[in-house]
Amino acid sequence: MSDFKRTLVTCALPYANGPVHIGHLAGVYVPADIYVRYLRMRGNDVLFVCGSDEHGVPITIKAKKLGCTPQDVVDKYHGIIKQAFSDFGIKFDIYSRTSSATHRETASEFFKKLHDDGKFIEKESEQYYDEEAGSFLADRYIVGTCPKCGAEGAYGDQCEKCGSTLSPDELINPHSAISGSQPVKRATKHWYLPLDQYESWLSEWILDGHKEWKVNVYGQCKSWIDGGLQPRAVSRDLDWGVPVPVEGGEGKVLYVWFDAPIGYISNTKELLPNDWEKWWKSEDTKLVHFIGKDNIVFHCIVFPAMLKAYGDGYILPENVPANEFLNLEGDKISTSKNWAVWLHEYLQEFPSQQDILRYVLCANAPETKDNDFTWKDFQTRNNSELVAIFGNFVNRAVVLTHKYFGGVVPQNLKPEDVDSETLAQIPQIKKDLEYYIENYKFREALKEAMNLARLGNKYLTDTEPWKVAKSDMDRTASILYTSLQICANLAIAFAPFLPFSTEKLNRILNVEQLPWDLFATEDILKSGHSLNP
Ligand code: B3M
Ligand code: ZN
Repeated sequence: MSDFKRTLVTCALPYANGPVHIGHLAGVYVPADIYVRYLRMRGNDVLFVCGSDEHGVPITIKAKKLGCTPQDVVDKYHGIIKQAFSDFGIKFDIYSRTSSATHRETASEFFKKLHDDGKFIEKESEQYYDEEAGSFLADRYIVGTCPKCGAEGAYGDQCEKCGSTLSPDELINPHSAISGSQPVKRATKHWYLPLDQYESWLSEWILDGHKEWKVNVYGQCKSWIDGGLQPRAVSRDLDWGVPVPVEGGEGKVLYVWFDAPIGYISNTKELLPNDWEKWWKSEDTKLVHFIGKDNIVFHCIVFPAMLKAYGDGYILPENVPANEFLNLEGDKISTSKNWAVWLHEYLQEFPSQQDILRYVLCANAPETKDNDFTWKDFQTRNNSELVAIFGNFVNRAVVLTHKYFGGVVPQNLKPEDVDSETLAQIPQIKKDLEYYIENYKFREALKEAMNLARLGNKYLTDTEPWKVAKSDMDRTASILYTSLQICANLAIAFAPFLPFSTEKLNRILNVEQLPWDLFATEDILKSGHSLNP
């Protein structure tokens, strides 16, 4: 374990313009939740912070589409998202939102201080303006013909048909998505964070100082930094967001990627108004951001540069274990194309089966490359791993104990070598599992937990207590005693991954959640202890 005194874990704030799907869960929220549950079980001081990202153009577009206000949109989806996380056992200490008063104040003050300290540059540029609607147009609000593939309806930032990244100037025949009119260019002033001034500092901090970061994360940072960083606009001409709090800011808001990461700070403040600073301004705090790969530049480069510019003792992330993307049945998950497994819909289909999804998404997590979710794989992993290995082992051990010993943990009356040899393998499993979780390799960690169940299954198959019971009850007692110790270890090993099943197992074993310290120790369930039916 590290020598930090506490760990602050954040998860990317999902945009409140739609529900969350399996891709979100697999890439960000399940791994973060596993990490946090594990640290808590080990007695670490942990804070787990998240919330909805309620600003930005996608939300105003959604509102237009639905014919309601942006506030209506975020109210609706904030509720749905928050519920989905809680249903899946993602146990944040706080799940707030960037439309909160605390966030507005915090983000506003942050901007103002950077402004007053002279950390921004101001620049005027020509941007598309819709004279009919009387407003500037975000890139997403300009549509036209794609210069690359000729598709109609390409956006000013991207063509969804061919996937090219575009700028509004490249569009053929650009027109406004609001009024349909042809936009004109108009001068507008914005504030920019001069990232170029942070280049050598970032290079030293990340490229020299964090070689241990995941290859995909380090690689992206390196290519951004090597490619040369440019000043980035931190304000927008928009009427939805945190108002720019300085002179000349009328009609402008903070760019959503400026205010969103500050949401981590505001949400901590909202939860701990008097005690938040030790989580953000103490070198004893380990800050870890769980995100998807499309958020790497913001969390590794832009937000750290903002924190550095602000000063005042803000810490930087110790790690940013970003994941790649999860596809669905071979195709990219898409909210706009409704190609996704939505969490709230999954629960309608499979009520109380959260752990199957948690298991499958972790076992198949896109940790090093994009991965594919298929229902076939979901079924196979459930049937031949969760049920056939974990469930089957626990079931046999418990049922046989009820059958032969009235549900009471028997005495270890006639031990044999195979018992101690089996139990002797547990410390190594524990060690590996810990190493993998602490290094953000959750798939491997889960494999170790399943290996423990495999060990139990093999033990029962080799010792065959249902046969031995016909002639030797003393030996049967030892076999079931040993099996129940493995069950108790499983109730520890699986706890970070499968909280619902673990709770069920604890109930069956008639124990409170067993602490991590008992993992791989002897005699966890004492002889004479009664199990539940
Ligand atoms: N809402 C983008 C996303 O969901 C964004 C994350 C903000 S984290 C500060 O991919
Ligand atoms: Zn195209």
